[in-house]
Amino acid sequence: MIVKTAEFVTSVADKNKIKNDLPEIAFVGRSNVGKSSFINCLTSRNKLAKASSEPGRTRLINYFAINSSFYFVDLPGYGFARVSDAEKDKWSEMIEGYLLNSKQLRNVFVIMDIRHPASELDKVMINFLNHYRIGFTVIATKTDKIKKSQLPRYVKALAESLYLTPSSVYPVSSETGEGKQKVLERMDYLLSLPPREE
Ligand SMILES: Nc1nc2c(ncn2[C@@H]2O[C@H](COP(=O)(O)OP(=O)(O)OP(=O)(O)O)[C@@H](O)[C@H]2O)c(=O)[nH]1
Ligand SMILES: [Mg+2]
Repeated sequence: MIVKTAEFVTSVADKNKIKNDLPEIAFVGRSNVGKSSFINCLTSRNKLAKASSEPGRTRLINYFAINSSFYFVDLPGYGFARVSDAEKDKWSEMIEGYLLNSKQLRNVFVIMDIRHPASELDKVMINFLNHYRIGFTVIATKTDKIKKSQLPRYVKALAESLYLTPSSVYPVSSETGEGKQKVLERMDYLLSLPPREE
């Protein structure tokens, strides 16, 4: 896959408000883990998705059209401590509503930090996706923060925390672009899959 064009389309709070016939790949993960940065990395566009060192940057569902043929969907991060319970409820409703109702969703990229095993909320997310038979891909980001020689050890630890095999985890760095090519190749396969059954 070569990303030729990438453009911001819209932000919505309620998934039902957008009518869409193109396939979607969604990005989920803990707040501040690097979802928006990874979208920028995959599209080679620095400021496409708003990234920030301040957690809770993405507060709506953001759609980006890629090559005018499919969408990246950037979702708000979970587990951001400094918001009220009411706001947390609103976010999880937004994320769950999107994941359950998007008929064009082909795969969910679950972004995690290579340096840490899955958190409780990551496990809740993976269980949720398994339960509803929604296909997902685990992306372990920020590999530039660890020594190269340590990479296999960290990938193994992360995979084991989710009862997955290490080969199913994609290590990447949005900073250096390491691992990006393998993810772009996987996207070709994912986008060839048929839509979800009703
Ligand atoms: N070193 C390094 N820093 C990264 C990487 N990816 C993201 N970051 C940094 O991590 C911080 C958070 O990145 P975002 O992309 O905004 O994270 P997010 O998951 O979209 O955050 P929310 O929208 O708040 O949920 C920023 O300061 C990024 O520069 C990476 O691969 N390597
Ligand atoms: Mg974000």
